[in-house]
Amino acid sequence: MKVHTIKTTPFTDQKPGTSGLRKKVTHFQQPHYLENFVQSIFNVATDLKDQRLILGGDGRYYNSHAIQVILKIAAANGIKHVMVGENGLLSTPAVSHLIRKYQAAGGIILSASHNPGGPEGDFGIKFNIANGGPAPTTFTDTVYEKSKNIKEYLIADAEDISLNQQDNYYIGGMQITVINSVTDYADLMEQLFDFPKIKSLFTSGLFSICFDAMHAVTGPYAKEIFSKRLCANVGAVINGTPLEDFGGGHPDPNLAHATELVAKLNTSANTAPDFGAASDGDGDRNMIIGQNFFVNPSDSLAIMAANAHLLPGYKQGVCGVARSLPTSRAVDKVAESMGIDCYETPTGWKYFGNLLDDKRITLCGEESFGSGSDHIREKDGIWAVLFWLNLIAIKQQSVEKILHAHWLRFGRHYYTRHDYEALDSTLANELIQNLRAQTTSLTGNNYNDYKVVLCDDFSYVDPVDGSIAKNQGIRILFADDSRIVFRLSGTGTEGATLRVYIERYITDPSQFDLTTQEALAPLIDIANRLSEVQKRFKRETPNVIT
Ligand code: VG1
Ligand code: CO
Repeated sequence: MKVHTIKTTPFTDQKPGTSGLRKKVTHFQQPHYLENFVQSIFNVATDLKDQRLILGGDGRYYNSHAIQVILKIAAANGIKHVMVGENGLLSTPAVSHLIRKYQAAGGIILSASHNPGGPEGDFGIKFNIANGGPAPTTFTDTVYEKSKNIKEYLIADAEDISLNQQDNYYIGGMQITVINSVTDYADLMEQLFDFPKIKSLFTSGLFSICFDAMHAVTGPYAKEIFSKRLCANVGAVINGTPLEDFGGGHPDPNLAHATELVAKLNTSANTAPDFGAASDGDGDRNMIIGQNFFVNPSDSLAIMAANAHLLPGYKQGVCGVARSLPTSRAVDKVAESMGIDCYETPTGWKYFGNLLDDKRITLCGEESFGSGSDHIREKDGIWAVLFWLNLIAIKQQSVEKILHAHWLRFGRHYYTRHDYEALDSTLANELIQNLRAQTTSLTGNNYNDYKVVLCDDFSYVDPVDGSIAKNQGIRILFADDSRIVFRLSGTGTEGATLRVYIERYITDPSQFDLTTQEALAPLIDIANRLSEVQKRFKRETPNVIT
């Protein structure tokens, strides 16, 4: 094998955010940009040498090109074996599972998740470590440091590999196995859930599903699992063919972007499916909806925690749970009643890895349509859908009924997130700094009926390895258990995105049927006043409300 050593100059902006390095495709297309970053990963993860690597992506534009480049760099860096998904496709949860199942030393996932794709859209690279989870910040910080000083990268002189054929190939001494992207993952799901029971729900003819793959990676997974293995109704999977531009949409499973699905569920016609779900670009997010009914992701996590013991894969019970800071505290109430620990972590799945590895938690989740368990080390969209289907098959209740029963038992956390996108970064940082400066003085203040009992900039000390993450979001807690959290996104590619998270806890059942924005109106008003978001950015309303 001939290896070229290519001289290069560093880029100064290869700092991974909440979930990998994300930039516009055109940015990644700069000469050496991709190569520099990949070589920097290999320079840090020296334990990959002579080991196995898992490689795949969500099928967005630039996926196939990047895979060919990465294979050649991997061969030149002494990787022994790479397992690649057919056509370059692997969902994020599938990669996590494959790393664990085949004892790989790591995995590279090509995705910008829910961000739009296509030549004008976004691209991204994530690196996962041997436990199957996203690399911790210590690792990504070191990659960033290396990327700022990189002088050369190694690349094999080789032909492209044909990714559409399951087979073994070689670049020099490195073996490449193109595998079926779906089988291993689908087999794992079959171990965790009661497939015969879910199947009988479908074959009864009384229950139907619509799953929106949003032209992203989950299409092939959904067809195999829902249609083939579980014999779901005709039309169970929509937008099931992965496309490089996701059909022009945002592969973001929420009410704002999964509009086709929402329209199908919200019709009064008797053709409406009983259950709707969607996933994102790389298959780690999920949205669950019933007929005219939206399940808030924070509530979904709480319901999972309260019911997991009913499902085959979790019959040992839940040893503990975790949620990210901005996720509503619905799951806290469940943990409290079960007498188990509930951890509050910074935003991003990487913070759950240690807790899962240390067997402190079984389930974890984020408000951003992410939930998962100890079966892998990533959040998992299809897993969440199967969890719900299994639960419905057991309870024989609609999504709405399950939610109402849960609220009656634990109370209801009204919850919303307001996103202000593409803000001027300097001004956005000023807004956060201004809030940070107020943290000590706000405590004790009254805003109409709301009294501030705690206000700080959230820091997290990892209970397993003692690592510290500072400045993870401004949180304001009120005497009635209401909460407001402010933070800036770490996944955007245009300016800054301000996220404002608002929640209110209600135990009076006569108030369970308010609309979310109505129930939260006074707190939204306080959040706007404290942040001065309208005045600072001349924006009347958020871009996206979830
Ligand atoms: C967002 C979400 C966060 C999630 C992250 C990656 O990050 O808020 O909860 O873990 O995306 O999800 P941020 O920094 O933009 O708020 V995904 O589906 O992109 O892998
Ligand atoms: Co994602």
